[in-house]
Amino acid sequence: MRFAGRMSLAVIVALAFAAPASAKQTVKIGAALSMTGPAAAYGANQKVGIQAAVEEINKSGALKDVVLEAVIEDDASTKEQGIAVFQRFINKDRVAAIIGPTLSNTAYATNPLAQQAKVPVVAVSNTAPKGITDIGDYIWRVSLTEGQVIPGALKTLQGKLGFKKAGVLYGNDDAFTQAGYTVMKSALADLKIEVVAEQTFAKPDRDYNAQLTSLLALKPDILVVSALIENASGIVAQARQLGWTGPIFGGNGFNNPVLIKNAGPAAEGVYVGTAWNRSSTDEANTKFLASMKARGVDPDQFATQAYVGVLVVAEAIKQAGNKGGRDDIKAGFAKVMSLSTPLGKFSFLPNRDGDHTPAVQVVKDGKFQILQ
Ligand code: 1QQ
Repeated sequence: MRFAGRMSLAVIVALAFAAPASAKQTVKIGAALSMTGPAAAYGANQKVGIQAAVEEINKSGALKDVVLEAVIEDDASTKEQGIAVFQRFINKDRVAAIIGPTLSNTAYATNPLAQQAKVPVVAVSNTAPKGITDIGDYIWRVSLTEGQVIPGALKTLQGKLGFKKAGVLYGNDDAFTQAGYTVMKSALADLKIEVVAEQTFAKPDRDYNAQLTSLLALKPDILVVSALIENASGIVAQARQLGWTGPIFGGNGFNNPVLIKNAGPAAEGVYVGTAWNRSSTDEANTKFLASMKARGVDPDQFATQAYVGVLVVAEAIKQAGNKGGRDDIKAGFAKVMSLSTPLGKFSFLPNRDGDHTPAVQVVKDGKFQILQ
């Protein structure tokens, strides 16, 4: 009896150490980011934002026993690779939620797979207004669409610069550049700005002299361009080489420091509508900037939106009672309301698109600066 009694005490002690009352639960978030291909400049910054947010949330203990783990894969800026990554996330890694893919063009092909498998997706950089969250109730979006940013940005700029005639140039082989062009065209019409002519290019193009020469011959007051970053920097540099000193307005593709790195002084006077007001003195933004500085990172809009994507997933887990299943997260998204983020107070609209205040920035003295 005495022996058995001692044994059971030993067992109890062992159990107490082996099975702590609060077991950690790892929740995997898959991130399909363009680390290679024409959108690689965005993907690199998105990766930094995701890693920083995951580290900070885990360290803060805000999710109690839930530990976030980011699984980051390269979607190669293509539909084919995006599909392969989504399949792996859904069936092999069995992630609880997916962030990405980087391009709208890829999202059209990947997101139906997640919708069908009932895996929640948070878009952090897709800005084509139509056909993303429309895919279904598992698809949510943090990134403001071109439709939410461009009309207001052009209106603000018209008020400041007083332009009356625009030359329009856009990529005709990408869902985002085409959608951006559609938004630009209707915003220009609403503002009664005459479009002197429209020209197109394709992603592999590197010489835009013919298109720019014919646009400039028609004497516009502003160039309005929908392009991904590699084309954007070439277009800006070549427009300046052709003697264009006037304003250039770019869509979301321009929101990346590679524009300034590649185009150099030619980028001065480029205006872009942006989802992130880097100059905001809100506490969430100030803290974010300080944390990024401590990491030696100079964030851009894409890093910030990706960071907020993780914050939103974490908030959804919290709203679901610290549960990290696929349907818990999806149900939690619906309860994310006025969340404090570096993008401002963030909520989802009834159609699952994001809602917060955009800004306008200009390249001045070699950096993006918010237009006051
Ligand atoms: C999209 C975009 C790109 C410019 C950035 C990733 O906004 O594809 O929707």
